[in-house]
Amino acid sequence: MFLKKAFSAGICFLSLVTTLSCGFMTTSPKQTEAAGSWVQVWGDEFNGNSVDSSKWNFEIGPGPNNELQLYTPNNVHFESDPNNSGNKYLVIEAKRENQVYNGRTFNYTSSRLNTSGKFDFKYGKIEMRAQLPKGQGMWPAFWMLGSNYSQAGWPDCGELDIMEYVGKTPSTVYGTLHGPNYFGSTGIGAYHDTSDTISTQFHTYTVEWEPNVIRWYVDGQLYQVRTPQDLDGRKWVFDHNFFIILNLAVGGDWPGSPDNTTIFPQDYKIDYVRVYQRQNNDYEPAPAKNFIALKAAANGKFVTVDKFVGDHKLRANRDSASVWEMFEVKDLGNGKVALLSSTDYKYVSVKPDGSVYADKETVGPWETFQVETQANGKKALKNIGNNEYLSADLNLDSVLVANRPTASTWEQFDFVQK
Ligand SMILES: [Ca+2]
Repeated sequence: MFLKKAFSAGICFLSLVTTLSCGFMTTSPKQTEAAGSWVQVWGDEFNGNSVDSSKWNFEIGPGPNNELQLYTPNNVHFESDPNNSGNKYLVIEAKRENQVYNGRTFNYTSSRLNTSGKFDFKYGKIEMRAQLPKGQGMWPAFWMLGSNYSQAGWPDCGELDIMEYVGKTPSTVYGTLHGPNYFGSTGIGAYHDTSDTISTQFHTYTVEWEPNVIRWYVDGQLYQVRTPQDLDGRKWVFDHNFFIILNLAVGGDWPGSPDNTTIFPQDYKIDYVRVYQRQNNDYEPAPAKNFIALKAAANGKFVTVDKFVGDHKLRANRDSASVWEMFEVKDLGNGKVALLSSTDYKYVSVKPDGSVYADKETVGPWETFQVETQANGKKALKNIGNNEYLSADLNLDSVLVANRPTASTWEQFDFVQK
């Protein structure tokens, strides 16, 4: 991975949370063939009239990440579900209003709640049903931090972002892991493009956090699976207790500031947060992944999907291979494979014009390649969608294309096991 600049795509924690008490689970997970069913162990339906102080703390003060809002305990209220009498939502409200805190004037207020010291746990299925706020500068999140942060510090304590959303990409949500040597904009994560109803309808945002594997879902649709293998030797810090955080930031490094299109107030409506754990502590065994790096015969460089360039194109221009140069090989049988880029957890996909992007969550013909081993032992990859070979064309600044009818040097690669 090539760290070029330090814009933040992750959340740093506030230092206002209190020290935690005991852990929730004490026994080690067993790995049996049949995982236990999920049983709810904690939750808040938010059907009352005030925030339950036995479950939640308010964090008061400024936020990290150059966020613009002041967090107060006053930017929450409860709203009735118009379609279900008896059901309510917790509403975190971002307001444009001036408040002075410790001599500093803030132009926006919002709220941030956590379960630190009140509920923390190791492993589980964590789910929120929510309708997200809308507009440039909005940054709602549903996430968790390692309970050991006061000893280990951030990011070594681990951060598991179940859902982040920024108003400038209104149809996209993000799920990310942060830890030692993978944090901020180099966190290990994925974006997931959804419908444009994120801000007008309720959706569920879920992770299944198990020993050595974490899965992310939106409305029950799986869009990312990460294991320690995904970290390319970095430390997995997700085997201890974590607590839950809900917040709505305004502005900051990642979303940028509100502009004259942003309408205030904005509401982050949360129907519920629920935590489940596997019955009898029987967790799913983590999947074994087959990671390779693609080394182009054209120039001896590794193929990358550079997150900072951000165009999801493949380029053969790296001297070494780390997370952004890793591809998970999905064996489709008969010598056919799909290649899942580790950068954003997206499949390599050929477009009708022969351009190549790592931007698909599902596999069809355009994401399928026939692997043909050449006489010199190198591999050529023939796309099934257009029957053309993948090429690291040195005349195209080493950007990969798939538009070659025959395989010569530029169409040959080594599969380097990661
Ligand atoms: Ca509710």
